[in-house]
Amino acid sequence: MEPFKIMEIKQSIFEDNDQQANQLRESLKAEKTFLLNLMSSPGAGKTTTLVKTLEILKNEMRLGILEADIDSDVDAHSISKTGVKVIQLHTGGMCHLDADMTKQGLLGLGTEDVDCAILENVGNLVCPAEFDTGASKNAMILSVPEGDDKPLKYPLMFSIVDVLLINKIDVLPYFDFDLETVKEHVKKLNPNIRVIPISARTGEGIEEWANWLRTEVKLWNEK
Ligand SMILES: Nc1nc2c(ncn2[C@@H]2O[C@H](COP(=O)(O)OP(=O)(O)O)[C@@H](O)[C@H]2O)c(=O)[nH]1
Ligand SMILES: [Mg+2]
Repeated sequence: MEPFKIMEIKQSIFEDNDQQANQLRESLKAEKTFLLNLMSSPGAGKTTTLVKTLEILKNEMRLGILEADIDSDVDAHSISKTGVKVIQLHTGGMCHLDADMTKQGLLGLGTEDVDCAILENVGNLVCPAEFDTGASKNAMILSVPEGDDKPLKYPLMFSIVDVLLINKIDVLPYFDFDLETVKEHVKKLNPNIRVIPISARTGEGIEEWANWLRTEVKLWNEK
């Protein structure tokens, strides 16, 4: 027995959320809006990567960004400097967005003129993995300073994403982070995952990532 108390306080809303998520996905499909759900720990580089990505894609598709946080609007400030439309969402203490909150955010943003919406989810490797937001695809960022053991510690997150960006590869020489070990662990959890090493600082790998996103948006809006 553990020397401390463990409480299960999760609300049982899973069934309902899955249904709402599927409905949202269908309506986004009908209006030809792709939605990417971007997740990571705080500080892994979501906002920095987004800014770099928007610089590449903003002249070829209509983009819209949802910035979700418990509080503050610093990320929306960073995004708005790119000229891309953005909305800041405060979750009132919630550590993730569910499908209904995502839908409210999309309504606030306005998606009629958006081909690709990107949700920067609340920084956290646990709760966001448990809630389907209704996104077309899920992406996550693991950054080098976090360590190469994270797929072992947070397997659910690594198993539900379509693409994993390994960010901050510019600092690889200063950390004992083994890229190949991460890839191995991740492929065991999720054989179809696409892994792309990037540096949002130097721009390395950002073209490959932008290409992945470009292709997925095209497929979504064609079918
Ligand atoms: N060295 C390095 N620093 C980075 C990179 N990407 C982001 N950062 C820094 O990491 C910190 C957190 O980045 P941010 O984008 O705010 O992370 P977020 O909390 O996931 O949105 C900032 O100080 C960034 O400048 C990178 O590729 N290399
Ligand atoms: Mg951020």
